[in-house]
Amino acid sequence: MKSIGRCRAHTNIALIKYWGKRNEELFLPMNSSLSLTLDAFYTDTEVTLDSTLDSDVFFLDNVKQGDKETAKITNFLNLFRNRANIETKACIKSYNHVPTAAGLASSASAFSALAGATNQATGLNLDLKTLSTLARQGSGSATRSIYGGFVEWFMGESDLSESSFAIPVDDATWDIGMIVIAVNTGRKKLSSRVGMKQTIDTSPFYSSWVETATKDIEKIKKAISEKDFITLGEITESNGMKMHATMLGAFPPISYWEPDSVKAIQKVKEIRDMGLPCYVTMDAGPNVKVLCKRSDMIEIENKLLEDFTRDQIIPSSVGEGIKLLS
Ligand code: 2P0
Repeated sequence: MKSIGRCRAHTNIALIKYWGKRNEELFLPMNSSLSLTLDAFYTDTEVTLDSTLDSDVFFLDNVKQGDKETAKITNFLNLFRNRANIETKACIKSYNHVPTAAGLASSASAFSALAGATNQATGLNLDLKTLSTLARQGSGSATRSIYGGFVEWFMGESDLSESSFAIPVDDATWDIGMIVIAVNTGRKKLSSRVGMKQTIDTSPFYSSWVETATKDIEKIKKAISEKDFITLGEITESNGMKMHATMLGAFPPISYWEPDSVKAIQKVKEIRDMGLPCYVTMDAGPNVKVLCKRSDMIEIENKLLEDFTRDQIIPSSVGEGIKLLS
């Protein structure tokens, strides 16, 4: 007996960041976060439950994955199998659609697409809120990729898994875009998971980070509701910098930056000083993301091309939430 599910999920970039778990097993975050889903980067995943299989098999971009990678997927599928009261093993085929230069292969789109495909294959018919709660337990940021546009991930209460999920805040169809400046696309040396824990355990700035991120969420939601792009950008840039400052305070210090990250940040500031509103944010890697108005994107790209190559500049409009594929 075979049963198939297919789903697409886009990646998301946090404007108010998630950087630390209060419960590592359940992926419960220290603070709420808020993101923008991007159209240009996505994962397509097919899950086939197959009663003839003895164990799960996982292919990423047509390459069969080893025991360690497959075990992560198995643990995640078990969340669904337990609910459906089945033990059937699965063949999982995932395809990352990320421009090769972007270096943005993302666990957010991966676990969100896997949640959607497994929901269909198991016939569980879970609602999006429940899928967001489950996607979180594959990778924290995946909880937000269930939805398109601006998305808030609630930190939830104490150790209650069901209380921490994402909701759509705004479809972001009001002149919003993002440009990725790909600085270095190699694999990062320190995973987010390890970096987060090291920051919580050793950075003296951590409690202030959580306090100010919580205030930033309220401010950015107000800016979104008022379609106030300048305030949106200012809070985004400030919050990202605060996250990186908090990491620098860790022992040993954590920095994902490279010389070209600084060059990109300075270039964006120069473009902004010329009168084009645009703001940077960075994640657990050296690449720089530029939040801008969609209508200004070509002009900003042209300015960035003065200092970076064409394949380093990847524009994206706003992405949608998960969708089933035929
Ligand atoms: C974010 N990042 O909010 C933050 C900002 C990176 C910097 O979520 O351990 O892959 O799987 O929950 O989601 C990257 O971390 O970490 C991330 P896990 P995840 O987007």
